Amino acid sequence: MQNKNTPTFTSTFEQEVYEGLTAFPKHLSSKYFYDEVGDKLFQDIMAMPEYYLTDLEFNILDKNKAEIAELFGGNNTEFSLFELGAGDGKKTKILLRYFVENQISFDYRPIDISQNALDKLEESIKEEIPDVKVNTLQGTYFDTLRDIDKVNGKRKVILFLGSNMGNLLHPQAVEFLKNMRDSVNAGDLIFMGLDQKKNPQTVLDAYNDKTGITEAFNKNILARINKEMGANFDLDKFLHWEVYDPETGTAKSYLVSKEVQNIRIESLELKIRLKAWETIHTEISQKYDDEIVEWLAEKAGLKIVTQFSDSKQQYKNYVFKK
Ligand code: AVI
Repeated sequence: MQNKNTPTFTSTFEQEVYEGLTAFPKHLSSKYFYDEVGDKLFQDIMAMPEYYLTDLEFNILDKNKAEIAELFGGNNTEFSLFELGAGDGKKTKILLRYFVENQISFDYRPIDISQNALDKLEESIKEEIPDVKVNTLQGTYFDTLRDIDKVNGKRKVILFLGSNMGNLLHPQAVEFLKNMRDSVNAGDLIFMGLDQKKNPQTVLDAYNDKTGITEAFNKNILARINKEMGANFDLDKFLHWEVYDPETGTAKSYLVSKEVQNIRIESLELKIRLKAWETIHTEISQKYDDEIVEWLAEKAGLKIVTQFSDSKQQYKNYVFKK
């Protein structure tokens, strides 16, 4: 419900912070973890031994690169490899290198909202694998994907690695997959990494490292609100708290207020009061199994072509088609 004193917002970040902190229970979206500091913290998370996802996916791609290359088109079908949110491209470069070494005809089209991230990625590919044809596309995933049809007539392969879909609730994930489906034609492929249900302790350790990197990452959303909206959150007065429900496969991150706190957010002209032990829910990281993925794919009108996994089935890369 709109309060009659609701301020005018200058960004969706402001609007969502206002709505999330005046709701009960309070929540903030994990998409706002990422500014320059948050990006760096996420790089550090991916390098932590507890955060098993990155190494597992790296090894799956490395072990199966020949089969993946064949599936994408091999030496017969020229394709465009699109990637949503490539980051530093460390995992993708395994495939790019293999494709180049095996004279496979393709071009690489990473999509990202940040031109800066794209420039860095392009530069590093030009340096490390100069034979890759790179065309960066700056924009939001689906606006850009919708335009893909206009780009060329080649087969499209869309990469979405890192279990990034896990940060969406199931209904949003279905919408996301429907958008994917609408962006591809018969014969195109979607290649997606999705973390799997596993020993609950392994999941908890990945999202609650002893060094406190994940804690700093979670709290970065408050640091951003302080910096960008003139708020006075004291980060030390919050606990980073992680729970995992092995039945649903949902890991959830919270910020828990250790005491009563009165917060002022200047640019929102908002005062909020946090009770002792009141929570702000910040992130979900969904863990999947084949049944959940089949259900999501069916709801979105996609079919599973095949999957690649590690020997303990802890992480999987699924291939979908329309
Ligand atoms: C980006 N995303 C898939 C990560 C995840 O595993 O949910 C973000 C993250 N949050 C805490 N650690 C890493």
